[in-house]
Amino acid sequence: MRTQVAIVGAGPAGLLLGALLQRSGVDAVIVEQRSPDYVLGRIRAGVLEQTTVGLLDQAGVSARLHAEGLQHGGIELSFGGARHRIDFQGLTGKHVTVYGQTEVTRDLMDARRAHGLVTHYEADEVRVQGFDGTRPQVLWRQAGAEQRLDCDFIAGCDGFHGVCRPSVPASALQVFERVYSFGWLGLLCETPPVSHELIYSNHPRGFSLCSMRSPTRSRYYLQCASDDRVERWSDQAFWDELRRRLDPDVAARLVTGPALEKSIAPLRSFVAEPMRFGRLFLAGDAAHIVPPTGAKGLNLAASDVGLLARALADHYAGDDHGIETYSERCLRRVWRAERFSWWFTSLMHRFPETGEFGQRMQMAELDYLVSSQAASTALAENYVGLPL
Ligand code: FAS
Ligand code: PHB
Repeated sequence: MRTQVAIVGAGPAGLLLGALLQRSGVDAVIVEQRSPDYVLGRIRAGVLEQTTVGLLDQAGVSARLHAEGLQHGGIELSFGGARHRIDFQGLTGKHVTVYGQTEVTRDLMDARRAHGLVTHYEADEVRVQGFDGTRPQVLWRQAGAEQRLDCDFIAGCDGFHGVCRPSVPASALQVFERVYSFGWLGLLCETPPVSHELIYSNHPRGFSLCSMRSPTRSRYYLQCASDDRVERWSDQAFWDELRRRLDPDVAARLVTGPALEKSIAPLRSFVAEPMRFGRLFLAGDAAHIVPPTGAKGLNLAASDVGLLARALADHYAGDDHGIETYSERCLRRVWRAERFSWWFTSLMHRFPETGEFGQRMQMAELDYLVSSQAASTALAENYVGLPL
């Protein structure tokens, strides 16, 4: 088999790249290790920046997003028993859209299928080779038979645990990482959200986040120990702990119900530099991870593939400036998102190791943040997304 661009991974990065390339007339084949249902079953991000919505518009997959997505003009920060709204619209003129990653993935999958584009799901033992030369290849086993895909370029969109980044010689990579001592226990349920906007709560018992997927479907998170296990958390235990971390009037409004999904996500900050190795390009979680506090993970993946799709289309039009500068341009945006996500995580979570003084520093910074237009604007412009 042969194609122009071989994409490893059919998560949001791989699928969006395939859709953007198709709009530019560039042929791309996706190789994915899991089934479509497995990919759709992973409950992840929920907030889209306007730049991400713009890329989904460009890919021609945003009709349902515009029909069902919820525009949010702000968030609330809860601390010291009170809530304070950060007015994104008023401070930046921008909003975010609440629309689950699962739905973005579903829209991209449906569009790819409708255009008859090739995706090899349930590919086993995927390997990549030859990307340091002029004949890159992706190899895998499908139903026991060896498969080979010859291509001009490989896009590593295979996430943090994928095969592409590890296929690069360690000497060619520089890795930066911080692993946090806690994770997020997330619960999805078919109940009306406790508030019409997201509530991020810094509480002595730990961080919590009240989010949503629709007017009838809610998503909640609790900070938990990094070695915690989801089996230890009954639905009732989750609801009881969430109530403890919310201020009284929000806790009183909370509508509980059975968990449709419950899982624990570890938190880490991670960047691998550079993001290009010859004819292999890394994009999305394959190259970087942010703690989900700033709702940047999915949006960074989208901006990476927006730049990569343009660069590859320009290459086939005879201009290699985009592929030559891809890594440098992505990493500038990645590091800004890494900083914001680290800062917001440091501000909102409990760090017992920092002691009473550390907690007072958090309270002082939160008090300053909600009383200073300059500080609130800094949070708002990072949360809604910096310009591409
Ligand atoms: P993905 O990991 O989504 O997709 C990679 C794909 O590659 C997967 O389908 C995988 O099966 C496939 N793959 C892996 N290895 C392969 C191989 N060897 N061969 C072929 N295919 C392979 N971000 C937010 O903004 N907010 C959140 O609340 C949030 N919560 C998250 C919770 C969890 C548990 C995780 C892991 C991430 C979360 N994120 C969140 C970040 C998440 O949304 C990512 O940023 C987003 O999925 C990135 O998309 P991709 O880069 O496509 O990677
Ligand atoms: C979510 O709804 O899943 C979500 C929202 C905002 C975040 C993280 C997760 O910062």
